[in-house]
Amino acid sequence: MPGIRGPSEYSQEPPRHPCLKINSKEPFNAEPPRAALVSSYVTPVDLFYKRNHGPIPVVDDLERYCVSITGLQGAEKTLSMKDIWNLPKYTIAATLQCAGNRRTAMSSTKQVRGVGWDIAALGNAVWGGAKLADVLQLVGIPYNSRVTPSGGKHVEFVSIDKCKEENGGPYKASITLSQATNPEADVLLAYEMNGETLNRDHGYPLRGIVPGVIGARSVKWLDSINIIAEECQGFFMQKDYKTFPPSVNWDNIDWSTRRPQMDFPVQCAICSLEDENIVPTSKITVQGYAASGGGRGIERVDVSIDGGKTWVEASRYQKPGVPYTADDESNSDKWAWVLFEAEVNIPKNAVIVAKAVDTAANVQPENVETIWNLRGILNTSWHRVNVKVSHSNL
Ligand SMILES: Nc1nc2c(c(=O)[nH]1)N[C@H]1C(S)=C(S)[C@@H](COP(=O)(O)O)O[C@H]1N2
Ligand SMILES: [Mo]
Repeated sequence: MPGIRGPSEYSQEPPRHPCLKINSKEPFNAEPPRAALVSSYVTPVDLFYKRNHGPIPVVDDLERYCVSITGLQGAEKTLSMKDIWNLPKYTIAATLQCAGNRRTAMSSTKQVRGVGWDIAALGNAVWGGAKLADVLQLVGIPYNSRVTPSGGKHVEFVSIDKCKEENGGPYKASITLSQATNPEADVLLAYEMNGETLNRDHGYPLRGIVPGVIGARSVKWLDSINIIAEECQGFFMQKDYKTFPPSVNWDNIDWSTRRPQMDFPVQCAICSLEDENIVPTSKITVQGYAASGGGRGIERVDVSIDGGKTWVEASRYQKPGVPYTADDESNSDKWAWVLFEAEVNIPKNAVIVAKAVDTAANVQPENVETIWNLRGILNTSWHRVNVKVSHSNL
């Protein structure tokens, strides 16, 4: 009927927490306020950032839902949720970070394209599910396989959502067969988040979780898992989420020259302060998160109150009150972030800076200019905030 619009493809979005800062409404992309991240080690589901490329799919019949596994030696296999639930269940604390986290700050050098994220496009959750290595073993692929007899070297996750970058097709991504079949890599097919059934925004009923790797490879709303010879040819593997040098622009870009980004680099940010702050006293507590990819721990977090001339070391923790140690034998969560805290006494005007060092001694770069890239991904430059002590209490 003229003048009456049909139901929008976004008419069935789930309810969301009013605190979230919305960076794009359709598709829904939002992050929590900074301070929410450091108020708990495990990020509550409703405050966890949401990163979507299309409408949230509706899966209302769990009995009929299944994941097909193709590319095997014989016929394709389909697994129901019951099949997945019957496998041993693992709960793994892992930080999911969007490669676009801190993108907005990269635009201050030169405009970049993409959703404008502040510093909270990440969160730490306890994911519950079956190990992908066990699922693949169930269909005849042994642990620690590099290649299947039919030449499969990559495992592709295909979603049921639809996005415009794939011309209305589903979101997809792949990881190597070695990573997928390595039980120590802890790749999950997750059906729980923080002890609750996964909700629609985060991939109900089943999603991939690839710990230590940029969020883009943790495909939500799984439809099929394909064992393939070459890596996934989808948009988000081939035409996005790759890192280019600052000299590459939209006129001279050749996407084929770079590999899809997988592990995320060492990162940290201050969450207890905004970019510009006026505080009543000079004694303040600086708190934030630090995380690195590939299962590397956080060796150190340095905090400066003079723009990076001098530094003090922050204390680190995962469980409150338990000092964090990054070594493998300790009970630290290797895929999860580390929170940090430092008490500082600042001058009237201070530039507070934080930088983290991971267990491979990788350190964050000082300036964003040197890592600028046209898609604005992986801004891991030192995080800086300005603080003024207000007159009244001096
Ligand atoms: N099916 C599907 N999976 C997806 C996406 C998507 O748009 N569709 N976005 C990816 C990106 S870029 C990120 S950062 C994470 C975000 O997960 P979250 O919304 O649960 O935080 O999901 C990834 N998996
Ligand atoms: Mo992302």
